[in-house]
Amino acid sequence: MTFLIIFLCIVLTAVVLVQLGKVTELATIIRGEADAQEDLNTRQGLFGMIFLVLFLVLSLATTLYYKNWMLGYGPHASASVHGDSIDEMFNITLLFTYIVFVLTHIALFWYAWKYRGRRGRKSLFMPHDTKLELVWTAIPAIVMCFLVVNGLIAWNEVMGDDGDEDIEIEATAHQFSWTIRYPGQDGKIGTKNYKMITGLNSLGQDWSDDKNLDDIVADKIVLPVGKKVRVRITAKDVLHNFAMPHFRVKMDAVPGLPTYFYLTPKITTKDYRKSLAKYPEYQAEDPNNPDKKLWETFNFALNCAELCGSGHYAMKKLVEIVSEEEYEKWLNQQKSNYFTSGVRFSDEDPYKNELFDAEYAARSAEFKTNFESTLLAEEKIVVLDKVEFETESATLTSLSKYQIMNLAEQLKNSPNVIIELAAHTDNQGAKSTNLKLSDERANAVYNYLVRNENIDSRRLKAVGYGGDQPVGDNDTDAGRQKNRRTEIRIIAQ
Ligand SMILES: [Cu+2]
Repeated sequence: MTFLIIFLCIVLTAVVLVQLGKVTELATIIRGEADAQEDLNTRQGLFGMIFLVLFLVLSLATTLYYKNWMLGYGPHASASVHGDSIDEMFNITLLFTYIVFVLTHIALFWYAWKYRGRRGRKSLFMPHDTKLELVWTAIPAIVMCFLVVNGLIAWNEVMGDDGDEDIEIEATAHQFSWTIRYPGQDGKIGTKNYKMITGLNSLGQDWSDDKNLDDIVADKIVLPVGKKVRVRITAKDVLHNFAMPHFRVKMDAVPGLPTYFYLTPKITTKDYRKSLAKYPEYQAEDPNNPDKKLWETFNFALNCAELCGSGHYAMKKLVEIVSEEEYEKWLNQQKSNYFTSGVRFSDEDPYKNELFDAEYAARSAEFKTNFESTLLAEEKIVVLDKVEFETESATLTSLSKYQIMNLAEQLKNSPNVIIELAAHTDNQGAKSTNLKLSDERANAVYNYLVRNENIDSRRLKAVGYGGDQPVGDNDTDAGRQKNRRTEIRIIAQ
């Protein structure tokens, strides 16, 4: 029905226009061609003027009506300090271009009206005017200079790499995700080497660089409000783009060429949400969380702004701006990538044969609790689960000494304790071989305690039991593993 009405309107309008044309034709014949042409010129000039007024009023009205859709207005206020200067730059450019836009349109239509064709009026022939040329070249040049210099000042403000940042983080892009690295307690990001990238070490962190050992890989970006942050941006495969629109941050992530960006967040996520609450578009229900309004579930985000492949859309990371206390609390809860990625004690770990002080202290405390509770228990056995030997030999592995040191500490703490060091094997191989091996292993621990830890040999007894005292099922791997053990039995205390 609607279609029919529209169709009829179009047809009728066409008929009216045709009839009008015929009337004009007839009038021309009656009044003479020259008069009719002059009338037409006046009418068209007038239409032009009416169009000009409507056009300018409407363009101003739409600009005001859609103001909140523009950067820096309404719900699109910048969340970073430099974002304000970028928005201001846009506004200044918009103001200048708007002035030019209005003036040129007025001139265009005014001239069409004022100098419309009239009988007896001749146009002026003006092949060249140096003064005019100068004016319309110089004015845009001066305005452009002003805009460009303003832009350069803003750019230098954002990109001035003078190392005065409070925090440096690193974002590595790869198809199709971001890896965000924090520097850890030392405040310094460790070096990377692409040749060191493995399944366990996806960033290629060089573990021999101590700065790497406390580096954190976080699953989101958390930043404190009011602190200057330098983001080191790298890529592993193709070109990506580090874009955080609310902070007016956008920088290419280029494989092989680290880039960077500075930003100082100026509002927390919580406060930004509150500022959104007054806009109708954020008062709607969140389709993913019907109990909440859109402004309540709003979050800042890091996106990839480069079409980098089929999974490009998935390159999104949550960005949270919090108070400084909340940031410190969050940071302290994060664990170093070195310890969580599975690198620690693996073959890639240059420190696999030693314990760090903190690790030793933790083990020492654990062993102390275990030892002291055994002194009070009925069964006086402590399994030395961290004491291991090279396969088929009585040579202690380098890490084993730490638990023997733990044991020595406790023996020194409880001078009346006398212990038996008992070594056991599984039931694989000849009985006599196992017996001999377990004997040698018990003695290896004994010797370490006496020679390296100065424990009185009268407090120690080393016994090898071979496979005679199994604690697990010798038919399974796990069981056999359990049976191969070194333990202490407290004989006197
Ligand atoms: Cu990407």
